[in-house]
Amino acid sequence: MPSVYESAKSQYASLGIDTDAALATLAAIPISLHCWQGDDVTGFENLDGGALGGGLAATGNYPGKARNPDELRADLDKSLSLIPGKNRVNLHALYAETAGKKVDRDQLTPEHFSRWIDWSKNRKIALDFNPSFFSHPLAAAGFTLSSADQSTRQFWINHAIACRTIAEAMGKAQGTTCITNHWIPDGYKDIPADREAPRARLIQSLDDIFSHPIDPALNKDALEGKLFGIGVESYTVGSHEFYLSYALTRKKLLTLDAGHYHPTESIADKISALMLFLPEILLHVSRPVRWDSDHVVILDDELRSIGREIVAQKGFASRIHIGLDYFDASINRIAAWVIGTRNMQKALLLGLLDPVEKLRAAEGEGDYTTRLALQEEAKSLPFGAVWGQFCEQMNVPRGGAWLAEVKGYERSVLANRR
Ligand code: RNT
Ligand code: ZN
Repeated sequence: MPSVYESAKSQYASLGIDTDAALATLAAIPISLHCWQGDDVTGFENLDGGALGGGLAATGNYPGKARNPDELRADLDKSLSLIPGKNRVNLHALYAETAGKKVDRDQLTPEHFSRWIDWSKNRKIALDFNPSFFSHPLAAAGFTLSSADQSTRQFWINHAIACRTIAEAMGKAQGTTCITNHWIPDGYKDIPADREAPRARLIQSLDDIFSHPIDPALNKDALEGKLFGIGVESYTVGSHEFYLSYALTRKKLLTLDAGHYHPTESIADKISALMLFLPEILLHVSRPVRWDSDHVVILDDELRSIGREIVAQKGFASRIHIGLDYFDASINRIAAWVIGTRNMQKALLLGLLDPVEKLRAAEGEGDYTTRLALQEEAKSLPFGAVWGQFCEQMNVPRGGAWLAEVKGYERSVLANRR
C-alpha cells in the first residue's frame, strides 16, 4: 500500500505537478510572525502611553496574555514549535527592554533590543522591525510625521531614525536583511480644509529619515498606506496613492495590508501590478471582516489568491516579504499565531500545487472552459496529504494535534498569569 503522501504525489504528478519540489520551495519561504498578537499590541514600555492608540483596536479578554518580554518570547517559542518551516519574528519598537528605566522612543538604541537579538540568534531565526508611531502622548493629537508642530514632527523623525539603526543592528546580527515597516496613523476624523499640507510634511519627514544612510544588505524600509482608521475616517495622510508614489520615486518597498483597502478590493490582484514596477514589496496578511478588524487569517479565497500570486510567478517569492498583521484577544493568542501562520503556508502550498502550466496553456488558447474546469477540479485534489507530509518533514504536528499542545500550555503556563 502506498502512503497517503505517495498516492497524492502520483495524482499531482499526472497533472504535471512535482509535490516534492513544491515542499522544497515552501520550506524556503519565511513568514514573519507579528509579535503583537501575543499581547494585544500593548508592548513593554515604561512610558505613560495609555491605551492602544492610532485607531487600532484589539477586542476580547482571553486570559493569559504575555505580561513581559520573557513571557512573550516563551509564547513565541511555543508557537514556532508548532509551525513548520523557518520563519521570522516581527517586532515593534514598543517591545523595547529598558530595564525599568524610562527611555523615550527617540532615544531607543540596539541595546534595548539586545535580549530579542540574543533570543533570535539562539533560535536561528531572523527579526523584522517597526517604528511605533502610536500609543504615545506625542501621537495623541493624531499627527506624527505629518504634524504641523515642528518639535512633534522632529521627535517622530528621530524615532524612525533610531529604529532604522536598531534594524541595522538586527540585520548585522542575523546575517539576513531586516525589513522595517513604517506605518503612521495620521489623519482627520472629519473633512479637512487642507489635504495637501500634511502630505507635503510627510514627504519631508520621510526624506529626512531616509537621508540617514543604512546598508540595504542589513535593513530595507517599507511604507504602509491605509484607507482609514477608527477616529480617522475622513482623511488618512498616508494613503495608498501617497506611498505608492513615494516608494516608486524613492525606491522603497511598499507594504500591502489586506485590511487597508475598500472591502471589495483584493491585494492579491495588486501584487503583479506592483511587482512590474517595484523591486520588492512587503505584505501584511490580515483578515478584514466588514472593516479593518484584524481577524485571524483563515484559509479563505482571498488568502488562497494571495498565496497563488506569490508563488505562481518565477522569482516573486524572494522579492515579496510576507508578514502577518492581526490581533485577536478573544481566543488563545498562541493558537491565533499557529492558525494564521499555518494558513498562510497552506495558501502558498495550494498555489505551488496549482496546475499552472495547464491553466496557462488553456488560457493561451482562449479555452476558458478548460481553465475554469481545471481550477475547480484542482480544489478536490488531496492537498491535505501533501501538507501533512510537509509538517512531518519539518517535525511539527501534522493535523490538529498542535491544539492539544496549546491547550496543555494554557493549563500549565497561561493559567498562572493573573
Ligand atoms: C495599522 C497597520 C499596522 C499595525 C501594526 C501594529 O492599521 O496595519 O501595520 O497594525 O504595525
Ligand atoms: Zn499592517
